[in-house]
Amino acid sequence: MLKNKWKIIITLLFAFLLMIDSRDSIGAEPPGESMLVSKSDLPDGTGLAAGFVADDGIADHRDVIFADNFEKGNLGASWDDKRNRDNKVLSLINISTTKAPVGKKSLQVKATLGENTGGGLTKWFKPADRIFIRFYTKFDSECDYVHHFCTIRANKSLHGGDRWSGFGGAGNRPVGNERFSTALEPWGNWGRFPAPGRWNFYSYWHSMKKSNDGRYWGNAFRPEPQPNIKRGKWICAEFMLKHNTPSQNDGEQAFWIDGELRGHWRGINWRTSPTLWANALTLEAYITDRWTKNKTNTVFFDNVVIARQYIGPAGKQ
Ligand SMILES: [Ca+2]
Repeated sequence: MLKNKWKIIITLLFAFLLMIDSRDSIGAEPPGESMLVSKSDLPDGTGLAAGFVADDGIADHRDVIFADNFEKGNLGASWDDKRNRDNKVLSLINISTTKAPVGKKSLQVKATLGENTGGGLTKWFKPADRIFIRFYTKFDSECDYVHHFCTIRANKSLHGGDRWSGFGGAGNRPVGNERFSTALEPWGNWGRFPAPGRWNFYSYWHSMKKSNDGRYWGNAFRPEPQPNIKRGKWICAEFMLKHNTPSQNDGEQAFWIDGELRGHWRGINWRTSPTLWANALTLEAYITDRWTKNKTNTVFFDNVVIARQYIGPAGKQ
């Protein structure tokens, strides 16, 4: 009788521990600690953008594949896809009084719960073995947690249905010749970090780790410790993805905040096929009631650059 009682207590305790572990794992699989490089050879500080005030003229640099500082043209004119429900989410606005670092016009993403889940822009681009993505962002001082942020996706090609092979698939393990993705986004750690959280990679690839609930949620890569993201100020965010040689664990990723290298990870087997390339960038604030009860949440973007070398912060003068 006493033996059975202990059995029940131990079983309940075990179930409780498993529940806590499982709750923590969804959306934030164990950080890629074992892949973190202790001494990185990547650059930091200023990069190719230093010579261009507010990115003016940066598109002409030989290593720049795509650039948009939102100063010219209509909303999303140089992008391929727009998520802008009822035309109420995205707008080009004037929020800066000085030219640097973001010029006169910026992209505003205003999400309204009950009406939309925010929105953003997608660009398909000519891939490269090592790709750098840099953008400026500002979280409104009232902005709460966001669900997902800026993502680079690998699609089978730039044409037809194949250009979408890297989209969707949340909670599922990718097939190695169809997709992989990595997103640089704020992570709120289940409300433990003040909104919007701390910077984090959220990555999907064919050999990713399984989550405790049996699904495959994006694996997390983040350096610890890290400061909380400050709202109400422009932040220069940049990330790098290096493709692996198929069948080898030699892929990489890294990110920088305001020119400071925060983390660099090696040993990632992103893909099984040499024709699968990271070739689409989605710049967005995807906001749902899973993470916020605020009716409206606003994020700003500017100075987007896709390049073959380190970009760094925009030039100031
Ligand atoms: Ca601008």
